[in-house]
Amino acid sequence: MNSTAVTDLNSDDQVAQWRADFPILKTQVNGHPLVYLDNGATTQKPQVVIDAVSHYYENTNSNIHRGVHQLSELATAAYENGREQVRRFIGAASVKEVVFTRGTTESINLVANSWGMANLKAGDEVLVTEMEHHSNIVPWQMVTERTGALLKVVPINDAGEISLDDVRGLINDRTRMVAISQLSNALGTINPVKEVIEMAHQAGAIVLVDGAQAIAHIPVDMADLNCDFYAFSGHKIFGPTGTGVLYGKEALLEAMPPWQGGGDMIRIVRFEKSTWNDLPYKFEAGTPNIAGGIGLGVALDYVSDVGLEKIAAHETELLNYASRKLQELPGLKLIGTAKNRASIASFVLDQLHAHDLGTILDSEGIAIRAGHHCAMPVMQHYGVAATARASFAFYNTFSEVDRLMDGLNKAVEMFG
Ligand code: 7TS
Repeated sequence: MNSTAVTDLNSDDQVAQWRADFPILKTQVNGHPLVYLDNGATTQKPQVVIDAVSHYYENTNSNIHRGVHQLSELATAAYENGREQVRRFIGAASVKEVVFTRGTTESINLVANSWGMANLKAGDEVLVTEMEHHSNIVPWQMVTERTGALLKVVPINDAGEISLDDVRGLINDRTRMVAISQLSNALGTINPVKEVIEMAHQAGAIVLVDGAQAIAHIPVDMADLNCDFYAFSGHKIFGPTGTGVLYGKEALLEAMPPWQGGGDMIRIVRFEKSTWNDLPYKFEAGTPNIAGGIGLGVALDYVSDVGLEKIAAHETELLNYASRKLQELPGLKLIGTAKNRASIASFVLDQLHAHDLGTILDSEGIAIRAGHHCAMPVMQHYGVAATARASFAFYNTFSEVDRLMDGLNKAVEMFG
């Protein structure tokens, strides 16, 4: 991690140092140097993470929490060290509050199924926003249908923002849960989650923050945020796929029933009745993604070494530059123009369907995403079927934004 030792580089040199940590960024795609602008879907992995995963499989592969042999002890220690690295990164009070999952989707489903089925009843309300990813809508739809609770929605304005007055108006003494993303994957909007959390708590409701996008772009601290649950995916913060975290306040997790049964989550199994393991293992049935948990811990330490403040500063400049350039293109409309935005530029072009645009850009070695971004209600709000989305990470450069603009101009010339 040479990059981290360097403090006085100008921005371009700094980014070049960061880029050197990511082997895939040297790849050619369709005869062009890769321009990877699909970081909202998944981020690339630094060499230290790749090495940590390889090292585990080459040297200590073994199942955890059960073996008496040395490899199992080493694997267990490395995996639990990964949990401690997560705890430190998010400022959780204890590793008991850090549940490993497959990703954000599984973390939210865990809360909806365990907490939701145990606590929701007819007449109760769950509040989400119009900009949520499907994984922060559908689990709540499923559990409210099963319990007779009501799902309510905070609307967005045409800039892609929620209003705190709307939130205040929609929270009442029947509200049990507010589930809200910190950073929208379809719009790039940063939500005022701290204010929402305070409002919800005053009304006696609890809050789940979907941090899938935020985690790699905005410094978070559970003690400061004071949310009840926080969900994120390892693969969106430079860690391995199939890893994720559910942070939950210890008292809440303690009171919740397990949601999956199997090995590791039990203390004693009897046919008459079984009892559950301590936190966080009560929620971790079966053999987990051991290499993934180890790799995630390394990824978070890597991000801490780079520094989220530095990351946010560079990405803000990049997004401002990209937004300005994009808006110069005739026929282009940005979808999501919130005052408080990060890392994501979503747009439509009059002349061209987003998918065609994605294909043309790909032929130039430029990876973006085209589609509904698992946020169909957002598409519905804007009356579009899909948007093209460039999503940035700290290793992206201004010249990559220029390459994107060249590609867009070429596409418009061909089809416009
Ligand atoms: N919540 C948000 C805000 C997301 O952006 C995503 C994934 C998820 C939840 C689900 O995360 P997962 O890791 O469990 O799949 N978003 C995207 C995206 O924007 N493009 O591909 C996946």
